[in-house]
Amino acid sequence: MNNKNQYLRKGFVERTTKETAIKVELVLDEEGVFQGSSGIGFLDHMLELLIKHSGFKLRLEASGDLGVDAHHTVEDIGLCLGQAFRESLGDKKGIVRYGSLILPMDEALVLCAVDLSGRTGFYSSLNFPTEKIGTFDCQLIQVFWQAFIQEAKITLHLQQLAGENSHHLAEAVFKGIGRILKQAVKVEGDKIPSSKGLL
Ligand SMILES: [Mn+2]
Repeated sequence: MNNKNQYLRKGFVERTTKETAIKVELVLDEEGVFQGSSGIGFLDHMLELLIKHSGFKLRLEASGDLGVDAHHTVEDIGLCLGQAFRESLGDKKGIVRYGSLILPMDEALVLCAVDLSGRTGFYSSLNFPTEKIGTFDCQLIQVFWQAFIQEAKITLHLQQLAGENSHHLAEAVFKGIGRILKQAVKVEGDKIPSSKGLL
């Protein structure tokens, strides 16, 4: 093991049910590389943006009951990624903890804020103007983040400030969350950033 690997923050999750089989390998301090596939074109596009802007590295293997629809696969990838994220944070010593920004994507504008709080909270005003993006059901974007947050145990706010185009809105969400997670996981000291001494 070289020095770099010794300090890598990473999580690995493998989950198999009757509906899906998923393997997630997440490394926090990397260069924004997404490898593998969800089996769903639009979700791959979003994960690519999320990972690019987070600076993480994600290796994903997934197979799911896409013959039913994409719901189980999207939700279970969210769960696994959330679990891997939580695992990769370890004891959270020295992390910034908070991240926020308002991300524009053409006409779409989304406020994103996160607290790596150890508690599950998802507050979203997303309201997609169309039901689908291509064949992808817009509801699944909320499903994905709800699942992620449930396992990551973080507080996430998404406020849609403007947006006419569902594809642009979705991009603003995934890029924005990538950016705020990058801010929040950054190590700036050696203490746990909580007056309670625990996150
Ligand atoms: Mn796009």
